[in-house]
Amino acid sequence: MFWLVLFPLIGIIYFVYNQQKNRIRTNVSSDKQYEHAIIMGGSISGMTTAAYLSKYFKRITIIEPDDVLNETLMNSTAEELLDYRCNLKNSNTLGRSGTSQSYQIHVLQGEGGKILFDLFPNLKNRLINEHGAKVVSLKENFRFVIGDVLLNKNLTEDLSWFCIDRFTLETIIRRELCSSFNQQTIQWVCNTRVSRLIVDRSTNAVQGVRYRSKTTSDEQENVLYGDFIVDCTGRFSSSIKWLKQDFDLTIPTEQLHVGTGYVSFVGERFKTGNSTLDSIHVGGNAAHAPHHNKGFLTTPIRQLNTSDRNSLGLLSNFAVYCINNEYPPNDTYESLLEWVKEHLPNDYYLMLKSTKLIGPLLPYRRAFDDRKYVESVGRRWPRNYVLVGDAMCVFNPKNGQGMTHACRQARQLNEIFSRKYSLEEIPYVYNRQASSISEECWLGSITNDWAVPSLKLVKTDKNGQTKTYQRTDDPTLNCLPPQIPLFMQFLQWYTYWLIKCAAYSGELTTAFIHVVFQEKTPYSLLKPRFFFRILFASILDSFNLTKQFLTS
Ligand SMILES: Cc1cc2nc3c(=O)[nH]c(=O)nc-3n(C[C@H](O)[C@H](O)[C@H](O)COP(=O)(O)OP(=O)(O)OC[C@H]3O[C@@H](n4cnc5c(N)ncnc54)[C@H](O)[C@@H]3O)c2cc1C
Ligand SMILES: *[C@@H]1O[C@H](CO)[C@@H](O)[C@H](O)[C@H]1NC(C)=O
Ligand SMILES: *[C@@H]1O[C@H](CO)[C@@H](O)[C@H](O)[C@H]1NC(C)=O
Ligand SMILES: *[C@@H]1O[C@H](CO)[C@@H](O)[C@H](O)[C@H]1NC(C)=O
Ligand SMILES: *[C@@H]1O[C@H](CO)[C@@H](O)[C@H](O)[C@H]1NC(C)=O
Ligand SMILES: *[C@@H]1O[C@H](CO)[C@@H](O)[C@H](O)[C@H]1NC(C)=O
Ligand SMILES: *[C@@H]1O[C@H](CO)[C@@H](O)[C@H](O)[C@H]1NC(C)=O
Ligand SMILES: *[C@@H]1O[C@H](CO)[C@@H](O)[C@H](O)[C@H]1NC(C)=O
Ligand SMILES: CC(=O)N[C@H]1CO[C@H](CO)[C@@H](O)[C@@H]1O
Repeated sequence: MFWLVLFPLIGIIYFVYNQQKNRIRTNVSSDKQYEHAIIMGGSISGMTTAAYLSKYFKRITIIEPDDVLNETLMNSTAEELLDYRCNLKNSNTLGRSGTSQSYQIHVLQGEGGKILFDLFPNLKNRLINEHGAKVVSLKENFRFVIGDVLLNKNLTEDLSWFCIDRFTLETIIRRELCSSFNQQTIQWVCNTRVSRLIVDRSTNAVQGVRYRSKTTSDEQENVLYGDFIVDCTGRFSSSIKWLKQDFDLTIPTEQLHVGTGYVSFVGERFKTGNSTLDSIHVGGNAAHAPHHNKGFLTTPIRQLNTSDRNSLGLLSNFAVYCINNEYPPNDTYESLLEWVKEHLPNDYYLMLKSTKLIGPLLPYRRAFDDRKYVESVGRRWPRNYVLVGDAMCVFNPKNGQGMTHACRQARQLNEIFSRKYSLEEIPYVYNRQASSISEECWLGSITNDWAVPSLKLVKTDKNGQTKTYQRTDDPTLNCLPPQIPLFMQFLQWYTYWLIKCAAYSGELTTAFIHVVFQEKTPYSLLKPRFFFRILFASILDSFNLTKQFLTS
């Protein structure tokens, strides 16, 4: 009973606090033009940031280690690109070893799509008309289970999901970016890697970068100077190291390792003989710790033109995945099918059994949550340097948040530039606002990750002290178990009841999907209308009345 009083209280306080925090000051835009911005990394964050910053800088340089302007990527036809994508042997054959996650299943959430399609006006049409991207109606062709709770199908509005593979999306964004800007405005320096920053400690500024060519064998470093430097180098960013070396700045960080493992593959879907199963174009079972540690997800990546009457006309990406180190096999399709049959609902076995595999099974086991608390160092942060996307915060991929998070941060940077802030002020303002974008996704990701039985937590505090905690049955490891914060307990309690109530309510499921799509803040699920409904359900449950109430 104590919890029934305490948790709602935490919820109300947090809701009010965030209502305050999210109120942002707006200032009118200025047309000030700066000279030169350097962007490290030419993937999703790098390209969206470049497109936005082109409004404020005369010149932008993107430095990227991969051969991304190679004609295989830039000039091949839609069919060639798809072949190239599907017939890869491993991630390196894509020519994108810098984004080894590219071939894994990727969903683009609603808000991410909105940002990209606003920023690149031809992108949506090209993806649909030239590359067969599919827009899936969530009312008709969607079924999603979280743990063992099936979300309600009676959505109060018809939402749609834009479906294309990550590799094609990124490649076509790059083509759009290159065709909308001339070489003077946005210049790419490919096959080169930034090795360190050039800084002036006395003014707390980053003046430029040193970079090395990957193609020439000599160790010579080139230098490039700029007025504003952006780190878009993704999950393995060196920023923590550089800031320590060059500014003696320690950024507090938090990492959660939960044993996430993916096996992704592409296949053509054929009829299963059950029209309900065939109508699920986007869907699956989300893994949900601690009891449901295995998951399945499929989304189409192409609409196929086929005369085969048994084909569903869908080329789809599939992921069989796990948390808690309960890895699916990746040696043969047969053993993967066996595993699915044993560990997941039979529907997915039937679906996969009638899928024709195109291309290899591709494993990925290096996912984790990793947050840099950049805002915590305040004005000691360098005055013309920011991190965007994975470089600032990485999430467990099972919620599909990363690309949209990156797009939202880039848009936030644009918004700050469009107000009358001085260049020195921008990183300070950006760090706080970008961090609250990360916070929303972070909570979405870690709430359930905190429930994983084999959770390992690595925290570095502001003094640079690193502590590791792990849940384990092995006493010889001599590990401290992580202590679950009270607020996290509240969120777990709330999410549990939220999902349960969503199973019976189209309205709540619709609100939940808006949050999943990052179109609405998670705090919208704490609004009194939902809050009391969820609270009521949990109270009734303690009197064994839930079932009757929820279904009535
Ligand atoms: C298995 C898996 C599944 C995922 N599923 C989804 C999903 O469904 N939906 C979703 O939105 N997100 C998903 N993500 C997350 C998504 O991939 C990332 O969030 C997204 O790619 C981040 O973009 P980014 O541009 O910040 O970084 P990245 O895409 O990682 O790009 C970093 C770039 O920096 C370059 N680089 C690296 N080092 C240097 C250097 N020293 N100098 C210059 N350049 C450098 C790299 O070559 C690369 O081009 C998934 C991730 C994984 C691992
Ligand atoms: C493009 O990539 C292909 C395959 O990796 C390579 O053989 C070719 O030489 C590259 N082209 C250029 C111009 O570098
Ligand atoms: C690739 O396309 C660009 C522009 O569309 C063109 O300038 C270039 O010559 C093409 N390269 C090759 C090798 O076809
Ligand atoms: C969806 O709505 C219809 C009509 O309002 C109702 O008959 C049906 O039971 C609802 N289904 C669920 C799962 O709530
Ligand atoms: C088809 O699949 C659905 C979803 O699992 C199931 O409820 C239904 O009973 C199946 N129909 C037949 C005829 O097997
Ligand atoms: C599919 O086929 C139809 C008719 O044959 C044609 O009009 C359409 O353009 C084709 N679409 C694609 C993506 O090839
Ligand atoms: C916003 O603009 C007003 C006047 O236009 C100015 O006084 C104020 O300092 C600006 N705020 C910021 C944070 O730049
Ligand atoms: C609720 O049901 C469980 C078993 O289903 C029982 O153990 C418990 O005592 C019941 N609680 C109340 C308050 O009736
Ligand atoms: C059975 C099998 O092929 N296992 C491989 C799956 O992928 C992991 C991680 O990439 C490999 O280490 C395994 O050998």
